[in-house]
Amino acid sequence: MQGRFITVEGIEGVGKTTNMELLRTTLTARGISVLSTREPGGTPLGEAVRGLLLSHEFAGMHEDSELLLMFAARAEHLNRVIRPALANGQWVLCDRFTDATYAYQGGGRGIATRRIAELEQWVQGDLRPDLVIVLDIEPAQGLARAKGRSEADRFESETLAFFERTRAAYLDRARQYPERYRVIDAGRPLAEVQEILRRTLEDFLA
Ligand code: Z5A
Repeated sequence: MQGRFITVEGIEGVGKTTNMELLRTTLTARGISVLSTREPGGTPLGEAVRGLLLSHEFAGMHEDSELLLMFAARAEHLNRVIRPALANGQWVLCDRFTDATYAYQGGGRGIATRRIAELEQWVQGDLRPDLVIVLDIEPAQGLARAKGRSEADRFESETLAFFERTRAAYLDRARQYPERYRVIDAGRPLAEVQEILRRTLEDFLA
């Protein structure tokens, strides 16, 4: 039987990395075989592309180049890792996927949704996540959490206004596709966020 595809999204510092492990262990405890991965990345080529995308060396990268690199890494990830795992019956848990492209390159950079949708169709065909968990937070709070963890990368150096547009684009998509999206207030204390996440996953499993 085909596995299910779950993605975790949200702006900088929202707690994706912290909560991916909770989601993985909750699914594993139910006897589900889970492949946990991330974007950009998830393959040797994808991780190399991630290095290019996050590096300050390419601070002036054109937004179209950024968009195409995201989808180049995604094509490799889908064909080498995600599709084979799903076909094998494994569940795939992915830290960011195409919704991040709609949010960052669409909302943040201002690239037209139509152009992103064309690439999405070309690279993914009909494949879409079965569940998109959007961890939502006020950008100022997210940035404050992320601050001081390590040196800010190319995206982390963006302005508050950039993250506000990015957040708005996530919320917009969640309103557009309510059947697949779950928005969780990630500004709450971690224990509360994790309790809501557990319940969200239980509902999905049911
Ligand atoms: N990107 C893109 O532009 N287009 C695309 O299509 C894709 C990606 C796929 C790299 O992603 C960049 O790629 C990303 C968008 C772009 N850039 N940005 N920004 P990434 O996922 O690696 O980058 P990230 O958002 O910077 O992830 P992160 O820094 O690892 O943040 P996080 O995973 O959401 O947060 P965290 O590390 O789990 O938590 C941050 C801190 O807050 C940490 O100290 C936690 O202990 C703390 N925390 C977490 N939750 C709580 C609660 N509830 N209360 C208090 N403290 C908390």
